[in-house]
Formats: sequence, structure tokens, C-alpha cells
Amino acid sequence: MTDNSEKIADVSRRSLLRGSAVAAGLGVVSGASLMPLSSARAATGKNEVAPGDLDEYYGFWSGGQSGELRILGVPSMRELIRIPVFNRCSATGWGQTNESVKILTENMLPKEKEFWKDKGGFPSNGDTHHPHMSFTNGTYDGRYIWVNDKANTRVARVRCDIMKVDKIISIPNAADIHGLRPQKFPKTKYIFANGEHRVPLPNDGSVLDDPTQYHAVFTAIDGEKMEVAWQVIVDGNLDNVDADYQGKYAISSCYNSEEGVTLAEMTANEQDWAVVFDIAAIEAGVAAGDFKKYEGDVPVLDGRKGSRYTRYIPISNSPHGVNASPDGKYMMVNGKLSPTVSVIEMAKLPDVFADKIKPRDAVVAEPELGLGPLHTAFDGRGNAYTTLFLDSQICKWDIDKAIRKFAGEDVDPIVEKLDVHYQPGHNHTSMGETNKADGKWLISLNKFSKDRYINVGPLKPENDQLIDISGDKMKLVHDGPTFAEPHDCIIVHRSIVNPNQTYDREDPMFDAIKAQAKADGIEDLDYAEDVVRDGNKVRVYMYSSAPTFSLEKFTVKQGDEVTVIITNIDDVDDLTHGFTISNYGVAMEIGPQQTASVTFKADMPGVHWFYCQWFCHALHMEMRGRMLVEPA
Ligand code: CUK
Ligand code: CUA
Repeated sequence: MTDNSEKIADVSRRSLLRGSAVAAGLGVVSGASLMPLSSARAATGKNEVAPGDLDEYYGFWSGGQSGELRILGVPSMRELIRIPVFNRCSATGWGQTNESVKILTENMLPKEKEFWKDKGGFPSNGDTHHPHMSFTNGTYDGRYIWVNDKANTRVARVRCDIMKVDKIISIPNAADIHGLRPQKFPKTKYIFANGEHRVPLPNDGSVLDDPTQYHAVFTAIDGEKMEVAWQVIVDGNLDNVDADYQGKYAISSCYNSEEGVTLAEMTANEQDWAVVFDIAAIEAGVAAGDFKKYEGDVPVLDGRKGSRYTRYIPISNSPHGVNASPDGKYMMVNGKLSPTVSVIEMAKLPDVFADKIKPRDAVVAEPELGLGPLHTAFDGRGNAYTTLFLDSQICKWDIDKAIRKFAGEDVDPIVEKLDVHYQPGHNHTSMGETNKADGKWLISLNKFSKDRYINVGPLKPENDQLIDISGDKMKLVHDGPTFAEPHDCIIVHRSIVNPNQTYDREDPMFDAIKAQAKADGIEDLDYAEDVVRDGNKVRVYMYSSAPTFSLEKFTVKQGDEVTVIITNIDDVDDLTHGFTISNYGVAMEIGPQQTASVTFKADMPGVHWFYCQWFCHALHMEMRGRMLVEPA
């Protein structure tokens, strides 16, 4: 045995002895850790996707405080691509190209424009939590993905044909969008977005340290137009939200019914609540003019207690995740500080709104599962899988038995508990938030990896674990390290997602550039090699075709505002070029058949090479040219 293998054996022995939590999983987990990885894979088998083989599912992962979205292959857990959303991306130029800056800024609120005007124009950070796909008839339809930015109160939309963001909107009146879900039925119309933190309305400084005048605001976004349709003020904080399978209701969890501002105040009450929103009643209220306007041209309705638009269902202390069961019958509200999950029967909600029964009477089960239930996923076979943050476990439970137990029968709804490593937040099953839940895979998004990987310093990766749920027993089959911090993911069958291989030259995303080129007298943007001067503005048009740019050099004057517009005329799949100007901080991606542009000030005189930074050809290194900047 070499020194190294001794060490590995040592670590394994230590994990064998690490106490009951790990020892419980001895047969699978610790046994596997003594084997080389390849045979460990072979032993479990099913998640192995051999080199060259394709995954069965697309996993869309939020990137947490990195502000992006990621695509993973499931079950291999290979990270396939990153989609920049609210972050600045050095590789693609997202946040620098004119096209991305337009998307990032065009729907900012006036007060944001004012605030950011001397600070780069827009925020370059984000905090994405909840990526969700558009639905038709209760299942994914592969058109869009929406994702929230908690850090800057925004919602973005990704076009799934090109896997790029096409719209970002700032949400007025609300503070810090957290929970986000699209309507599932009949076809996604609204995207529901929870403003988590309570602030004055309007938040313009006229009210400051008076929390009694703070409010949380629930927002419905028209997902097609990407405009706010209406908003509702509620009591308490808003946390997570889900939509039903009937197209009638949305339900948000609310913690902080105390409306406190300190931790002690916020957790004082034994009971908080879930707020149910009656979509048709709210739309009628909007039509009848029963609203006020604050920031923006948005109707804001009053949905506080006693309102006809909402009902408040009491739930034990600080509920968190909200998850609709795939049969459409139930909404699970996860207890967080309570060891329970409250099961709301959707069919009882009309009676709740008609005041025929008390809100609490819509709760038909409340199984006690363990410590720190945060989120619940489903297998489509009547089982629910709830993450237990404090216990570091997934609890599999039988929904029907939980209901029978609540009704007084002597049955145990808990089917199995599986250790995960460590402290899971969200979990998600394959197709599990649709009516096509297929019960094959479960992902546990664990907040801590601790000792699961070689030590990389004080900042450690998260640990996303893949669990096979196709059999009677849950089986942990893969550890996947991830960087900050995928709160949530969705797992979509690959038959639903069909991105293009290249851009489409007729795509409306190129209309603005085409119009500018036309105004500059350029006949064919695709074969342009022109330098157009317009005062101290210079527009440089070129095209790329491996391994050349159509201009070998261009000359500008110091102080000019230069816009470089490049069309990549290669129409081969995977033939992306790039454009970097060295020492100018300029870099962007130009995908096959894409036009991209970037604007900068030519303040530094001299010879500046531009080059292609996306490896494209045997002569990729030679794919370059010169920008000559004449001194003023
Ligand atoms: S939240 Cu993070 S673990 Cu933002 Cu959906 Cu529950
Ligand atoms: Cu073009 Cu590298």
C-alpha cells in the first residue's frame, strides 16, 4: 500500500466509525467508499452515464448568490453549461455586450436608474433561488424558465430555445423577491413572486423605523409580456409559493406573523400561516378598480386579513417550502421550526373562501416527520419526500396514511428516512413538480459538504446528492459538489427541451442591430466589413468565419466611443467565436449565426490586438487583428 492509499483507507475507517447517522447507511455508503470510484458506480449502476452517452434529464439549477442558472445532466450530474442571468460573465460578455445591457436595464424602475447611473448602470450581482419552467396542462412545455433575484428584487426569463435570458424586470413596491412559481394550468399565464421582506409602501424615506407601517407584497407577473399584472399586500412575511393544478389558487408560506424586525420578535408566535390567493377574485378586484397605486403603474390590492382576496390558514411556527402534489389534490406546507408538514386539501378551499368552513379545516394531515422540514418532493406514486434540515435526512412518507392518521386511524405514515450530507434545503424529483412526476430520481440540495470532499479551504462546496427512488428503498448514488448556492432545481425530461444548434438570423433579437446597420448604409450585415464614423462615435462592423475576422485592422481616435458589431457567419454547431480586446477589458461570445456588439471608449492610444477567445479552429491563435488608436 502506498502512503496515499493508506490515507484514503484511514479516512474511510474514520467515516465508518463516525457514529450512528453514518453507520445506519453502512451497507451502501461506507462500503462504497472503500471501493475505487468506478466499481462503486458499477455497484449501484443506474446513474452511470458512460462517456458519449446522453443524460435522460435536463437539470436546471439555480446558482444562488452567484446570480446565474446552470444546466446539469441528470443522472450523471455533469454540469453542462452556465447561463449568466444577474451576474457579470467574463466568458460570454453578459453584463457588457450592448444586447445584455439592454436586457439588464430596460425594465429598471426610475429610482433604480437614478441610483445606478454613476455606478455602472445596473447591479451586477444577483441571488437566484427558484428556477421554474413554463407549464401547459400541468406539465412542463419547454418554452421558458423564470428565476428570481432576491438580492435586487428582480425576475428574469430564459428562452429555452437558445438558453439565454431575454427579459429581466424589476418588481416595484415589493422588497427582495424570494418564492417564485409559474401557474401550472391551463397554460402559464402568471408567475407568482413573493416579496419576502416587509417595507413601507412607498419605500421613499417618508416612513423609516416604524415596522407597523411595513408590508410584504405578493406579485403576479404576466409571464408572456414580462410585466407586473397586479400585486397584493399581505400580513406577515412572504416566503415560498406554489400554484395549484386548477389555475385557481396560489399559496404562500408566511413566517413572521408577529411582523417583528428582530429574530426574537420574528419567531415568537407558535403559529404563523399560509396565505391562499383567490386568482379570479383578485382579477375581479382589479377590474372593479379596488386597488391603489404606489410605485409604477401597477394595481396593488389589499389582501390583509379580512380581505375577500385571501384566506389565512394557521400553520405552526415559521413554515417554509410550499409544494403541490402531482395529483393536484394537496398543497404541502413545510414546518421549518415545527417538525410537521401541513397538508392542505385544495378541494376544501372554495368552502374556506365561502366561509363555510374555517381556514384551518382545510388542513387534512399534519405528519410529524423530524426536525427542520423545509421542502417536499413527490414520486407520483403517493409518496412525499421531505428534507429535514436539522436531522440531515430525507423523510419518505405516505400521503394517504398521513391523512388517515390525522383522521384518527392508527397508522404510521413514515416509510423511510435516509441520511444526507448535510443539512438539506430543497429537494426535487424527476418531473416532480408536474402531473407527470415519474418517481425515478431525487436530488437533495445539501447546504453543507463538510468532510465529503478533499478540503478546499474555509469555503467549501455545497453537496447535491442524487438518490435513486425507483425502488422500495431510497438509494444514495452520487455526491455532486456545487458552488454557491443552488437553492433549488428542477429535473425535466429531455424530450421536452429542444434547444437550437445555432442562432436564427431572423430572430427578432437581432432587429435593433439590423436597423442600425441599415441606417449606416450597410447592405448585408452578415458580410459587413465597414467602419462608420458618426461624430466621435465609431461603429465597426465585421463578421467572423473560422479562423478570421473580416477586418484585419481598424483605426479610431483616442476618445472615440467605439461600437464593435460582429456577426458569426459560421453555421456549424458548436462553432462559437469570441472577441477580446486586450487591455481594454472587452470580451464577448459570438455564437454560430449570432450578432453581438460591445461599446467602449477608446481612451488608451496605441496598438491593441483583438483576438478570438473561444477555441474554434487549428488556427484559433491566429484569429486576431489590430485596433489602432491614434493619440488625440
Ligand atoms: S429557499 Cu433556500 S432552502 Cu430560497 Cu426555496 Cu428553502
Ligand atoms: Cu474563433 Cu477562436
